[in-house]
Amino acid sequence: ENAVTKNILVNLNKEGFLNKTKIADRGKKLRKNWVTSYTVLSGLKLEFYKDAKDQAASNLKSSKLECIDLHGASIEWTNEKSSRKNVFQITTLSGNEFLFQSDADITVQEWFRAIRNTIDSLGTE
Ligand code: I3P
Repeated sequence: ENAVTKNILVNLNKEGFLNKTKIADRGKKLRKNWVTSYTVLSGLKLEFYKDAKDQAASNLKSSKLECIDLHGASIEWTNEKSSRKNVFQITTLSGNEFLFQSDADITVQEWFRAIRNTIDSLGTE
């Protein structure tokens, strides 16, 4: 079983609105700027769009805001890095750090679980 097959088997795809801020770029600290984006977990990566309509038109390069490669990434809950509730951090292999947040408790827990499962399924392959 390769990573893609495993992802299909456990059905990790997920999409919806989530608040996000990048706090470090390749280890270099950035000033916080929280943005609400239409977030898509597509099995191997996280993608961000301005809204759902843009995602449907994702063949248009301009609509995609950013993409996070989850291979080798880590994910953890954090209470110290924001005054907001329900915040988790993703750190990529390249040293980019992102915070994610939603006031909806269940939404955040579902995202955390789905992304962690994706990272685990990608493993070290
Ligand atoms: C930041 C802004 C962020 C806040 C951050 C502030 O100020 O208020 O929303 O993060 O706190 O510095 P500015 O707009 O002047 O950049 P949280 O909402 O996550 O708390 P921080 O400095 O403690 O990270």
